[in-house]
Amino acid sequence: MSNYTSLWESLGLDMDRHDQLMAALGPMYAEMFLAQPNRPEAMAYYDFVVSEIHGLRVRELADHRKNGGKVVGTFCVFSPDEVIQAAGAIGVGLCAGSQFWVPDGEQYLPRNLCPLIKAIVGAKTSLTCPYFESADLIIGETTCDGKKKCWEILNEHIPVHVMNLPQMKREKDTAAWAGEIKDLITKIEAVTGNTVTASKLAEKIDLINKRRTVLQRLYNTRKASPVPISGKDCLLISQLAFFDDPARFVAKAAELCDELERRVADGIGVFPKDAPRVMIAGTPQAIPNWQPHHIIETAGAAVVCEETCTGTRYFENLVTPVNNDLEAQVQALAERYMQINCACFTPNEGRIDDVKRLAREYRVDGVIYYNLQFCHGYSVEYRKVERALKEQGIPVMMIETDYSGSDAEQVRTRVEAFLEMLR
Ligand code: BJ8
Repeated sequence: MSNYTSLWESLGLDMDRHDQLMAALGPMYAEMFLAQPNRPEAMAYYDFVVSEIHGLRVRELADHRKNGGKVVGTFCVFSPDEVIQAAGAIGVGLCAGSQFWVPDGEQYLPRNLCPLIKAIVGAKTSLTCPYFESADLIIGETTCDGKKKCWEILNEHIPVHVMNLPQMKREKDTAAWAGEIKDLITKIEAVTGNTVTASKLAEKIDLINKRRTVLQRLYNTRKASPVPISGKDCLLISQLAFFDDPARFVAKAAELCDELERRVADGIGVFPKDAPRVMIAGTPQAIPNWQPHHIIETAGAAVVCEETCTGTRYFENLVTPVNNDLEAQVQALAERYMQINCACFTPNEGRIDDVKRLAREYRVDGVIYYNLQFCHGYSVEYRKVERALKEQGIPVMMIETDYSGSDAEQVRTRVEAFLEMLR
């Protein structure tokens, strides 16, 4: 990674603090990922991507910008990647999942706020994230209150375009979201100097649909028993999908799926067949927030599904392809995105149905509801999810935590007791 020093300097990174950040990542990755037994061979690609996490891809972004291209940072699965791509820009997910950035964020934000939001602001203001420093524009969206207000602060550091996400799902709300997508097209055309044509948009709708389809294929393999890949590895793949070049991601994930499907046919798994099957439901796990999976899987259970925005909410439902009609394409995009069941919507019964359906499809023995501290939308929704699962006879427990890891032992004890009960 030392080969990238001049690249990082050119981005204006705080080199000492960046070194501290990188020093922590390697040993953590080795302990959590490389030590897992019987990993699929195709995980070697993702190990390589992580070993180059602030290197190769950041250089690709720098080369793209050197050639006049733009980079757009996103934070939510409502940001339409198709539009970013169709304007010739590169989109990167900037959601931050490390405690490293939280104290920096707390210099601008109250402490009693979701750690993901504090880490977003801290990642920018600490000058330690080369992806943030490569971005020409940020897309924010009006989901939870904390994020809404965070864009005003971020906008003092980097241009932010905010999309106004309606919080009900009536026909007029879908129409309003289509209007927001049109405004985004105008904004990105102005930033990139490129026109979003119907043929370009059709091409990128197809590409991003392929990314969703390969993730669906990956998740399908997790329905098997024994499960052919760990939940931790799947979470990592999903997190990396937000960064990687979409076409390359699709090709590499398809190679992995080939191997996993062979494993399923041969009955090869990474956990014993009788290991409890657990689904995580709740708030997203931005990279490198791997701790919940690590605790559950080192306690002997298999995480077989994530009903989160770093899981099924990211890739379920495709955009209906409509060629050569920009208006109809925007409508198709709006309709697909409005199917995402984030807790910012009211009512949000669709999410309860999703949890029940996924629990059935992935044959889970129990659900662990993961809630980032101070995320009120998901925390309030827990009662309904709990009731619905109990009606189906599926045990559920809630973990509410932040990124600090200060409660890791307590969480581990509670998870172990829950798994014991499942057994
Ligand atoms: S679509 S879940 S990615 S908003 S930041 S809501 S954890 S208090 S991330 Fe999200 Fe889009 Fe919805 Fe998904 Fe809670 Fe924290 Fe807010 Fe969060």
